[in-house]
Amino acid sequence: MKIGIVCYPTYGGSGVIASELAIHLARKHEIHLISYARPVRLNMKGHGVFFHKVSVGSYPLFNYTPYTLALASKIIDLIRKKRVELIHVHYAIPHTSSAYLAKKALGKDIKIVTTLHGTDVHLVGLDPSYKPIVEFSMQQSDRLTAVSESLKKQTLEKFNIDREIEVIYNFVDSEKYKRESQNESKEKLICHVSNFRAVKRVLDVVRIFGRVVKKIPCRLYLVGEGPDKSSVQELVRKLGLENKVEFLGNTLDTSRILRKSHLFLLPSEQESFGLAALEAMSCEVPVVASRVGGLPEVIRHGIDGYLAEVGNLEEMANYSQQILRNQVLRRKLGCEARKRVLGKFTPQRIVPQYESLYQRTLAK
Ligand code: GMT
Repeated sequence: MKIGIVCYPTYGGSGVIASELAIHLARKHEIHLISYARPVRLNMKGHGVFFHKVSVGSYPLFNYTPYTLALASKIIDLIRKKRVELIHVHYAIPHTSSAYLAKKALGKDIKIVTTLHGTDVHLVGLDPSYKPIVEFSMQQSDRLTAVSESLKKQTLEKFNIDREIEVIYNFVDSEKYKRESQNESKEKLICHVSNFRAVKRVLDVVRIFGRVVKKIPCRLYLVGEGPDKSSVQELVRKLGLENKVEFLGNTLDTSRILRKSHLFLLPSEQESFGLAALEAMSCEVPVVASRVGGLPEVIRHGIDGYLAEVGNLEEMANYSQQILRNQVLRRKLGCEARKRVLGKFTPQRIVPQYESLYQRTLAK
């Protein structure tokens, strides 16, 4: 098959999944990836994915550069030159609209598959400045997929669409995200990885850590960059935790940090799936997270991690202490987490689901 994949190139989960999917598919199919920059996961050589950069022309009249149009033009170009048969967009805004525009401009029966990832539905997608066109574009997609049952449900509740939504879960490379040895250092490592947006509640991560560090020797690794970083730094200073919290910034390879961690915190306000938690679980790191969105589909409370209500810092801190204090419990949860990943969330299980979806869509 000749497939075009559209995504954001940044550190976010949708870009990671799109790039990993492209790399796996390229072993059997001709894959063209379109974005405004080379995605971080496509930096290594030898993956066989063709990358196409969207260049957005500027003009003094434009207060905002029209990326949606530049992307649509790039898709048209790709279909004409490479005879791509199907466009798979990751994150609906604005990618689905651009793909639809390209299809209409060409007047050809190009198929469009949209994978909904999270805030394109439950946050940005609901913003009145986008909602009508997001809803229309979803309806025009030949297929819609969501990364969890919870996201599927939210989409059907909040948008007036009569499309089937297929749930295809995210996946992790379990060979790369793998623990190498058990690290029983006296000072335990707690980790959090995110894009430091309000929806991630990184301030809660620091507050939970502030409670735990009073009882157990530990250190907090904060991985990522984003708009909330300066308020998180301020809270760290206010709580006098500067010597215990490390800001590691964006890193290409989070597996290096996760492998030596003892606990992963994800107290998000909303989380359609929680790819960062899945990567931790693959490294046998138990997760304490909020009971929200798709997280209960990934983490089984009391089996491979713990879930608490959003903002219940006391409970999250208590679970964290239990995990850090009790090595037997920690190993048991970690082992179950890894088993869960291998049983449900590997590329070997998920990539064929996308291939089958493409085949069914092209046969339509
Ligand atoms: O929706 C976002 O905030 C961005 C998106 C991304 O590109 O990182 O994250 C969402 O998609 C991920 C990959 O499917 C999921 O693992 C995240 O849970 C989801 N984020 C939210 O729902 C907040």
